[in-house]
Amino acid sequence: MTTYKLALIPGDGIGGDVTDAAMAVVQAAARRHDFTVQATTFDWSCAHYLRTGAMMPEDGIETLRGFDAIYLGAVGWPHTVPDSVSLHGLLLPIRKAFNQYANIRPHRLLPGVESPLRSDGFDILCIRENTEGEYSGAGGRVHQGMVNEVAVETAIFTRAGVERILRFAFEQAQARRGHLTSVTKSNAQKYSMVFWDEVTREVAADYPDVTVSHMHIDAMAARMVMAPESLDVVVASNLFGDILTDLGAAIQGGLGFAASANICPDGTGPSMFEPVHGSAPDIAGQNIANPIAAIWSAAMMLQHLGEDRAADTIIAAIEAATAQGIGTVPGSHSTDAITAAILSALEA
Ligand code: GGG
Repeated sequence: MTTYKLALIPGDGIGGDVTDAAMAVVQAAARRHDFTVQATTFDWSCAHYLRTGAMMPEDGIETLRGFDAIYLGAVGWPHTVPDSVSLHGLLLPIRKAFNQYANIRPHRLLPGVESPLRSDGFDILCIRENTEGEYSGAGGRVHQGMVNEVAVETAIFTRAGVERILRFAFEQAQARRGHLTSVTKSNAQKYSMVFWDEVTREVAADYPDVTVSHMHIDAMAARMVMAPESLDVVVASNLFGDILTDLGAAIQGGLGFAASANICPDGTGPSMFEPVHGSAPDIAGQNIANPIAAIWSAAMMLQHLGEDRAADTIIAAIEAATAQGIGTVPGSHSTDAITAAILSALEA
């Protein structure tokens, strides 16, 4: 029987609530489909930072290297640790260290979930560049606290980085409906985004079966609200992708439904799976967080590990629960009740 070694990082706030739910579902799926998941839990979080001065130990990345996958709940406890510290101390170093350059975020309506758009349906796959661009961490501040203070943040786009995310996105489009929309702001950002457009045109020559559209981020935001059904695969830089996928979450009913996978496509390190949402300190530990995004992310993890049947079973179980109205409206069901409904559909 295959055993997968999983590094589990619940993180902060509702991270613990939703990872408990997701792991219960993963273990049930493993039992049903004859494999085992051996999870090792790491308490890396803002609490860890307050105790030790770091979000994870110095050898944290090396420790993770030995796992088949990483599953993360949420990061951030802004009352005590600035968000920029927690993000740059845990989530971003993991994405960069393991070359998880492709962040996959699906946006579609689950049965029974109402979109604020009152849309009949859409099925968008957002591909976010995940290791460079506006999140490169290059920059600095001088004259702090003075009237002539300056802050500079440099977005870095490399040919290798842009080309590889575009190729990944083209391949996703080939496997779906054959349409890719590349999102930039190349009218205003005349170096990096013009470069991105040029590389898109070069790479497109290798994928003649994919139709490519170019859109500016502002027009894309409007398109996602006005005509989401017109979109198939969408590819964007790190920051633009982050913003668009919160919009994607909103049109699919809320952040409680938005799943994500941080994929290392060349397989040189483990990939990481996490719900799009953050730690939501205001509802942490109250058994009211929606675990669907986390459970869907766990299904993406099993699919990545090659356990397609288990992943499909989990998605079907989520859909069976939401079709009965369970977990579709904020506050109507507890975390435990939603998890129990998904488990019972899974085990039926
Ligand atoms: N579920 C992971 C999490 O806590 N995300 C919060 C966040 O702010 N993420 C920023 C990002 O994905 O770049």
